[in-house]
Amino acid sequence: MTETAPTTPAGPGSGSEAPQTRSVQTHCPYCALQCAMTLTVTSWPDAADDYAVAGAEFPTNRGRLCRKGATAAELLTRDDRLTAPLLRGADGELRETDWDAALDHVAARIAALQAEHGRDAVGVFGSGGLTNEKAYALGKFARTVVGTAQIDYNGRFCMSSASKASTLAFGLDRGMPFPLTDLDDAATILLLGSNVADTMPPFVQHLQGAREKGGLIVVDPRRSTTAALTEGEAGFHVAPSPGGDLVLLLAVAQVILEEGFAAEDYLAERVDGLAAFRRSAMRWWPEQAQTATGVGADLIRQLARRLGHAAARARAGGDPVFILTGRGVEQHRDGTDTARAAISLALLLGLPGTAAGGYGTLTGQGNGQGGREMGQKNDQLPGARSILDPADRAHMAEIWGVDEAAIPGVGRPAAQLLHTMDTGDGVRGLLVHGSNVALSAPDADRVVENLRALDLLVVADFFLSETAAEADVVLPVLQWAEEEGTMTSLEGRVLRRRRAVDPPAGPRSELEIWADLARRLASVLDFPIEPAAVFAEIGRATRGATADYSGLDYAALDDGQAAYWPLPAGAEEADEEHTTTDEPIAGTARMFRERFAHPDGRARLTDIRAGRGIAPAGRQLVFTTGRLMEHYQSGAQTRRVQELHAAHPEPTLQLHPAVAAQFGLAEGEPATVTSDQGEMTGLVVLDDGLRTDTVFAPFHFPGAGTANRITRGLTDPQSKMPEFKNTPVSIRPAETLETPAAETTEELPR
Ligand SMILES: Nc1nc2c(c(=O)[nH]1)N[C@H]1C(S)=C(S)[C@@H](COP(=O)(O)OP(=O)(O)OC[C@H]3O[C@@H](n4cnc5c(=O)[nH]c(N)nc54)[C@H](O)[C@@H]3O)O[C@H]1N2
Ligand SMILES: Nc1nc2c(c(=O)[nH]1)N[C@H]1C(S)=C(S)[C@@H](COP(=O)(O)OP(=O)(O)OC[C@H]3O[C@@H](n4cnc5c(=O)[nH]c(N)nc54)[C@H](O)[C@@H]3O)O[C@H]1N2
Ligand code: SF4
Ligand SMILES: [Mo]
Repeated sequence: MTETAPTTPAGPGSGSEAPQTRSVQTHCPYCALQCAMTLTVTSWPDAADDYAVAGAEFPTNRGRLCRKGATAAELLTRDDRLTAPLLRGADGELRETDWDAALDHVAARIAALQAEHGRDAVGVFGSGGLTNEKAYALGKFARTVVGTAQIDYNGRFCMSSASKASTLAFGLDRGMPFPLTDLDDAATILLLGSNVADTMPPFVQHLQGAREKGGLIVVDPRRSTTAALTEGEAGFHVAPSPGGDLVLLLAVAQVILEEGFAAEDYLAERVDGLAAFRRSAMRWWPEQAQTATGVGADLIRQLARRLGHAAARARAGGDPVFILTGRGVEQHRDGTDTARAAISLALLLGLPGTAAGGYGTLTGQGNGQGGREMGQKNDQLPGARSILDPADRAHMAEIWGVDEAAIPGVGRPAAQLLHTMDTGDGVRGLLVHGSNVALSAPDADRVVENLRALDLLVVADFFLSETAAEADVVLPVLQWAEEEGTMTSLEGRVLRRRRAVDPPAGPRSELEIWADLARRLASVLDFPIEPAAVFAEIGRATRGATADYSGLDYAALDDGQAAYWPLPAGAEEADEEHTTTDEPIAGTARMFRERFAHPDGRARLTDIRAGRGIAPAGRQLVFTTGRLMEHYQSGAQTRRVQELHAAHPEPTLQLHPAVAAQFGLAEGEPATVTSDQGEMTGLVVLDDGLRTDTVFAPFHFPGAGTANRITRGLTDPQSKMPEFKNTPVSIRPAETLETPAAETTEELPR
């Protein structure tokens, strides 16, 4: 049962005056851990419904929620919820209008821009926060109705480097190719550039086993909340300067190869390219790596030996060893190579696809995994099919009922899409669904200028985000608990997110919006608006593809059956031998047990060159960015939750006391950081757990506190991932914190 029957609590005021309550099992609106929660609705006779969430039993969260999840229901009842479409008038003001007027305007402007400048004059920007059904329908809408090649999504800022690296090494990309609960038994976990204790707090339960065995190793330039979990006997913390990870990993690989820790039999049997990778590793002696990364050669050797011994024991049947990466190592101009180096290390140690452990990347957004295989990427069709592959194109043409030649080719990746809008051949119209690019894209000042210069900006959101505030048309849409959908979590597990509450009058589902726009743009294609029908179409679309959902059954998901892709139709039986949980399992919980996904079944090592050269660490102050526990992404949602806003209301700059002394900065005082790109101002937070060459800022804040005013347009050549985490800067005291702090405080909490 997913919904409990209404009950009438006894007590004072019972009888006809008593409130009714009902509960729905669902999952959190925010991150990829997709913690299970019970949403309880209390209906009062004379007042608005109350909503409350509580953690529910589920393998990833085991009943717990973080502070964001626990307060998620507050957004359902906020006064500043958008309830009518907004249209910008000739005077420049956004005003409420009706749906017909808004959608007529959007359709007419799309048609006019395309008539004048061609199909690619209109772009589409999607999100890893969208359900599978919405991500799929958005890709279909862009490719068939708008007919544009210019679609990409915010996963480009998030998962692209790890995704590219996994595809190159393993032949496909499923962030964690094993259930999260496999970590529980680990002897050793090497966690690179991930701060799960703040970004996925319930995840920490799965690190406990490794901590008890002294085997948690965290690599981060900061003593993050997660790095602090290594204190005592729990493990150790390695702090390279930002961007030093690739060299560090290659040096560790050298020690592993030189000291005979490599899994020779496994490599011979399952992996190609060892000789090429050996060359990469041999370029980096620990002593050289020390200069380049700021990590002592002895610590590098110690790290390699710890991993080598632990992996040898794991291969002999002992507790497993896992290597995990997060955004800290991936959001760099060499992020793909760095993730690839982490995978290479795992392969050298004989871990992936065995009971001895594995490699995984920790997907970030709620549907960051599903979002990257449903066809909203610039080069991809549903099922992680390639938009360049004739067979993949032909399959999708048949499913959609279009001519194969009508499916566009590869469009611009997200940062390029946003940064070329001011050039002659960039898009002139943009539809944004589920991203607040005005704050979250690199070189944000340029992005905002470009948004303002567009002929048409349409933003769908439930709040007036900083991006929506720049739009010509704002479309109010449904929130997580107001609509049905499926999400694919960081484990590759497909979940039901359920409608639990009635939406207010006004907002519409995005599935309806695209179906309606399709009609207005004279498309005759079928755009189902029921999520179950879209899910069925996803099954047909992905049948036989890499990310095959065709055997997944909506009704079985409804019963709470654990379901992992790939699950080809006709192969629905449980993957029993591969599970450690008591749950009935459908699909492939653990991948690569027999073979990797390349046609020959072998994984690939390659030569990886560290472009950083031997530029010494520590000479330059480097700005890196990330997250606070209380805020989510651009903060568009969490800055509107009273408790979260109060916990961290203002932008901050974390730095070492020695840096503060050098530049005349004091705790709690404003300081301004400057890069070639721009400036940001935040309040100084002193932390002796930071390297003295590193300044850290969260990217959750608007105005002068926008961290992405500092970041550059540099992207990784392989993944097109922007470099969010390594910008040279200078720092100085500031007069005031220019963000409208007082205004924010008044405006935000209800
Ligand atoms: N509270 C909260 N939770 C979230 C989110 C959120 O916005 N807020 N977002 C969700 C999403 S979409 C994502 S992608 C995940 C991200 O989750 P994480 O990857 O954990 O997030 P970050 O804070 O971006 O980066 C992690 C760590 O990388 C470190 N770091 C910075 N530069 C470097 C470097 O050069 N090398 C190394 N080794 N480390 C570095 C930072 O100090 C930080 O502690 O979180 C998800 N969960
Ligand atoms: N400097 C720096 N920048 C970064 C990062 C970093 O570490 N450092 N991390 C990057 C990463 S990993 C990510 S994932 C991005 C995230 O950054 P964004 O893509 O900006 O993500 P959010 O802030 O979650 O914005 C989502 C917006 O969509 C709305 N929304 C939520 N659900 C839906 C929906 O179903 N439909 C519609 N239409 N709207 C919805 C929300 O209200 C919100 O306004 O930021 C990236 N930017
Ligand atoms: S860890 Fe992620 S999924 Fe879990 S409650 Fe927090 S934000 Fe939600
Ligand atoms: Mo992300």
